Amino acid sequence: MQLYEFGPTRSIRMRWMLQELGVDFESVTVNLRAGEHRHPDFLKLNPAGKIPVLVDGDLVLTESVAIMLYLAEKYLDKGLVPTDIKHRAQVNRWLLFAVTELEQPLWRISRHTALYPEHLRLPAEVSLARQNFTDMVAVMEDHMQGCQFMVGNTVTVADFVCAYTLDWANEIRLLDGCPQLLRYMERMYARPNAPLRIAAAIANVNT
Ligand SMILES: N[C@@H](CCC(=O)N[C@@H](CS)C(=O)NCC(=O)O)C(=O)O
Repeated sequence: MQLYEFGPTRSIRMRWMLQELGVDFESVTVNLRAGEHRHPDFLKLNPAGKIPVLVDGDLVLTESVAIMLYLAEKYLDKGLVPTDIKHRAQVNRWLLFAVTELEQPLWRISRHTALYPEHLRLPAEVSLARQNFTDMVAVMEDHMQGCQFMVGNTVTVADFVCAYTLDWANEIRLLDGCPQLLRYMERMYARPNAPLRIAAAIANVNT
């Protein structure tokens, strides 16, 4: 199995999944800063020019959450996705909540503060996205009252996606009003097979 990845990106959550599963994999670095994701060879794997990508035999899979669900189902015995249909529905709910309600505002903030050329950046979009994030993360903060994990009493694929997304938010001080989520995220990253935090991954590629 090969994971196409690059330090401080969404490939962190993929790596987290593989490390928790204890599966052997080969890491292939796609240096985004050097534009390697636009190389024709890479575009054959993912025409969207984005990482992560998983190659497992003849399967080439893009979209990090789809990859994580594939792995959870491939290694069903590891219990990272519930077999109970109602618990699984809740896992899907939090996965989708994380990537739509939380990640999208974070992504808009990243684009309008750093990724877009300066003349295309809209400060009003950043304020709106911060507000959108704050409104939605309050729902997750309430949900986590008294909970160890997003769903049920054991870790699931939803926890890796949610904890990574919360680390991203924390990088831009958007979790200051969410003590439950801060504690949850710290607990998740204290797991022995957790990946690097985003700040450490950035420091790594800068050295
Ligand atoms: N929805 C995709 C998003 C992938 C994505 O946007 N990856 C970023 C890194 S975090 C990327 O490769 N960006 C390169 C680019 O947009 O040019 C997923 O979750 O896999």
